[in-house]
Amino acid sequence: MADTSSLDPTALSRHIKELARELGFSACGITGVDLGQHEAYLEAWLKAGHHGEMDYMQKHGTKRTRPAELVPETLRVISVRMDYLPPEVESAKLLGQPEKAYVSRYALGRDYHKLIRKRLDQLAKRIQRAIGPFGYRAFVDSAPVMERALAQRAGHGWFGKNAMIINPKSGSLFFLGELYTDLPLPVDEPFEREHCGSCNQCKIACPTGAIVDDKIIDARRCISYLTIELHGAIPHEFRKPMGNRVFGCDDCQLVCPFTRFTKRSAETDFSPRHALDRADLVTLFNWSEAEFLENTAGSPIRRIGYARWLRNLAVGLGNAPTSSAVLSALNARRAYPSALVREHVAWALEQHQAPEPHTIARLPMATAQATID
Ligand code: B12
Ligand code: SF4
Ligand code: SF4
Repeated sequence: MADTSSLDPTALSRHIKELARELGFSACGITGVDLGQHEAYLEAWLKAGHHGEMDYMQKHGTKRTRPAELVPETLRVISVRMDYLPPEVESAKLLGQPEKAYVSRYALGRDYHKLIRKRLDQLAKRIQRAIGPFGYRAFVDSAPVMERALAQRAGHGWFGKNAMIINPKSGSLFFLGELYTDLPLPVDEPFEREHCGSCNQCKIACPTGAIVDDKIIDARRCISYLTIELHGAIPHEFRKPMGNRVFGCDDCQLVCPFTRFTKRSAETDFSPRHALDRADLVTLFNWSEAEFLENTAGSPIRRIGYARWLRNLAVGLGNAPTSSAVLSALNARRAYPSALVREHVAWALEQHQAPEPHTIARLPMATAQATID
């Protein structure tokens, strides 16, 4: 437990926010450990089965919703956000180019987990320099932590109907991270005002109908889950709507009116590697396993492994316009050792035998308009 007797908590809180900005975080807020209704919201979501195969979402009981059960003596949570959209990268335009692969914009460069964890550790070390030892633990994404609920309570933004934390001045294309701490810091005002109003653009645009109610995502329908979390076959009903989205999905953010206020990231680590922001599906599908491993080292894409990478790309190729390059790439993998890949390749080849010309589930969907290129 830190000796905080000589501290001015307000000055310390201000200092922590300055340090966070110096370390490249776009904003920092502080909240307590009471997550109010969010425990009930999570329980209802799990009860409805919306987590699909993500067993880790229910494994930790109330540790996820009660920070002091995960890290004893936690009194406050320092919540940070970091913008990730690289400068000059196009987004929505790619969805209208069915021969290209759409990789979610958060995954074009280096894996954010390590980068943000390291920055949070640096933040803690700098706080220690100012006040001496104190208790803390850094988290980003992979721990049983309710990151969005904490972010809303720490003042970063509101829960959009697409379930994203949205800031009215910078949209939602940012990552979240936290320091759990035993410091009795003053807490910030939660972000109470919801700005969605009568807008429903995200719900209209979602290609697979995954936003089943305001702020509620059925992960089993979400392309992000289907392409990253799901281990087995992608259910047939979602293959066409996936279009060329081969790793994650951004549609419900690209159409959000607040996305036009996105702040481009200054982190060079998030810059696209191997032209992943505009690569052809065929080029990526033709990567050998050795190339996949080399090209995705240090990238969030690595964790899905080569077979699921091919699975996703096969779906994209099934939705691409018929061409000799597409057909020969698919034919070359017809007898691929993995049954998962073979089945998706067979499906893709079938699509090219259909009499109808190919159409891609593209953005703008229905009446929704992308608010960022
Ligand atoms: C599991 C998970 C997923 C799953 C499930 C998504 C989901 N909505 O839960 C899948 C794989 C589908 C996914 C996809 C994505 N994810 Co994700 N994901 C997570 C993870 C690990 C847990 C989220 C969680 O707790 N889900 C449980 C449900 C119950 O929570 P929730 O959806 O946030 O719902 C809340 C609201 O409904 C809210 N609520 C508020 N008011 C009200 C009112 C009522 C009446 C109700 C019922 C609910 C409600 O209460 C719920 C609980 O807090 C977090 C990291 C973390 N540890 O927190 C990242 C995280 C949420 N993901 C993130 C990102 C970037 C994405 C993607 C954009 C990635 C991509 N481009 O493909 C998509 C976006 C999909 C979407 N629209 O949500 C970011 C979000 C940053 C932000 N600005 O909000 C996080 C925080 C990771 C990070 N550290 O940056 N993700
Ligand atoms: S990420 Fe894509 S599939 Fe998932 S809810 Fe948003 S628009 Fe729908
Ligand atoms: S698209 Fe509209 S409804 Fe959806 S999150 Fe953005 S403002 Fe809210």
